[in-house]
Amino acid sequence: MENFSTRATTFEGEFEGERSRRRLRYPELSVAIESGLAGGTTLCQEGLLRKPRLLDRSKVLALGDRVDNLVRRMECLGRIRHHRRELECDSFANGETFFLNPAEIENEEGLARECSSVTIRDPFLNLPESIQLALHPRIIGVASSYLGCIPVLSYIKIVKTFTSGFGPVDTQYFHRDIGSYWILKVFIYLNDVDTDGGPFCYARKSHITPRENDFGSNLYIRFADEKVVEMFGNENVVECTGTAGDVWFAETLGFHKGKRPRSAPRRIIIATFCVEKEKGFAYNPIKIKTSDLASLTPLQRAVCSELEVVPGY
Ligand SMILES: O=C(O)CCC(=O)C(=O)O
Ligand SMILES: [Fe+2]
Repeated sequence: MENFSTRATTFEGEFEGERSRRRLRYPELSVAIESGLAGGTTLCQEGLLRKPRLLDRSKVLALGDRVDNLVRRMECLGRIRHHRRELECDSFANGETFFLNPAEIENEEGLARECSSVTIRDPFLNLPESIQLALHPRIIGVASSYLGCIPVLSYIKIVKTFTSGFGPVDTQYFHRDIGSYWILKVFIYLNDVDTDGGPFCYARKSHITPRENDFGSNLYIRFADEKVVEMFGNENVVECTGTAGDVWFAETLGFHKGKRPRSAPRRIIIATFCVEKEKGFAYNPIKIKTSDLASLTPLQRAVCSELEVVPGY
């Protein structure tokens, strides 16, 4: 504990340096930083913000259907975690992860027996309609105002979570994310999500509590629900239910989890905004096609500055 303040200072200093570089890089776009103020303060204080009906419901539902079709056909799936095996091996204890060989799985029902969720590989390439949803000007506005610079889209995932008979697993336990000093995650439900539909859950004000200051050090730390309630009070531990089109913003340095869905699967886009590329874990940059990048506004393109551009029309 004695080194805590020195380490925190270095850590914050690096963050401020990155943010300054980001500010200097896009002075002409800085008006975007002001325009999103509606949400910035709530996010700073609570760590959580809901923007009802921010996105066009029909577009969001249509994307959810496309996710369903891909998963049903077992196409364009990212690496599949073998959650059942991880549970059997108690892999939280030693940080081990296992992956499934999709060739050994016959269909979606088979998938749901072995894993709790699947992701769509290269979401901006395989589901390009997700680009305008994740980079909606109001989403960028909130992220800019909160982070105090034109944000970097550091990561994005599109996930279908099954009503598996086992669990909870992985991010279905309370945890804190590790990628950067501050991390703004944007949760876009692609179907209506009630308490049994696997809502994102968050402990309000938990983002301002001290944390380990080495990137990556809390990767496998998970917290029991009761512990989180004890730490932050029942009234602050909230289930972020919502209808398709609502958007939730959360500072995921705070304690959070995805509740296990019981009644219906959940489809979601989770986009991560930071002041720079994330450093807390290794990942491949998100890919975007040249033509899709070219069709974006200057502000959206700035947010995509750390993506990998791949040829394609
Ligand atoms: O699935 C969820 O609602 C939470 C996911 C999560 O913890 C994360 O992406 O950091
Ligand atoms: Fe998380």
